[in-house]
Amino acid sequence: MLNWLCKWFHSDSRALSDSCGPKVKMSLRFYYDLMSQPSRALYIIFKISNVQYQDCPVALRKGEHLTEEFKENINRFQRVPCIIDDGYKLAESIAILRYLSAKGKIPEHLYPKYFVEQARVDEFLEWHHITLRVTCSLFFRTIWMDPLLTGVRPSNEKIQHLTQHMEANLDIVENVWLQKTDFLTGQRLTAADIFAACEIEQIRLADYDVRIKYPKIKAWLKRVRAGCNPHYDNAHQYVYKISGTAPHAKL
Ligand SMILES: N[C@@H](CCC(=O)N[C@@H](CS)C(=O)NCC(=O)O)C(=O)O
Repeated sequence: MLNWLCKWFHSDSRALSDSCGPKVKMSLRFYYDLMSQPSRALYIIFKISNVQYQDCPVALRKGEHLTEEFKENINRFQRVPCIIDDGYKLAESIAILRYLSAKGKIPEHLYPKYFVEQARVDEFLEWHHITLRVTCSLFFRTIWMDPLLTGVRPSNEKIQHLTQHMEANLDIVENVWLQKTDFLTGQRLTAADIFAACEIEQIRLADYDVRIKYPKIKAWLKRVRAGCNPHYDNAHQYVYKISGTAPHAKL
């Protein structure tokens, strides 16, 4: 597993200009890395919605987003996901979702147009960004990514602290968002579920098995995966491979 990880981490990736190579010219370019949670969420949403785009993978591990060219021509914040739609540059996954929904590219069942239903999905997305996302990504970065880059492992106290913060938000997903419904904002799968699931899948990499303490999240993740496949598994192929945990594996 480690060998594979090292090879993958240091593997050559196509230059940005090549990866966006003009086989079929599309007006929408999508820049993403499947190791990035919001990138995966948009990737799944685009696939389900049949959004046509020019595929522009960006290898964060190779620092492809840190070049002057990327900053100047693609995203001034040097992050993924981002899009360029007919010359219009846009970053921030949720802004991209709303923009493409307004353009009629995202089906209403994923991101409702009726303001009352839309507000329910927005309520989750706004909550998610500064709670679940922040604490899950900090957990993943500190326990998985930083040691890979620096060779230094975090202390037990640090791990405990990060776990507590993350679990405070997982508790809210389990006991509040999923209290009465099959999905986070009702009885149907929406973009809210996809963003949250991608975030929670990431912590597999730091050996956290969410299924042990959280039976509702476990059952919900299965429903989200079933509702999004084959795109869900395609998006998570590296997470499964690097963590050594396919979805049906006993972690
Ligand atoms: N709020 C942004 C977050 C984007 C973000 O943090 N992207 C990360 C990957 S998940 C990134 O590009 N990191 C590159 C870096 O920090 O150098 C969104 O939802 O799109």
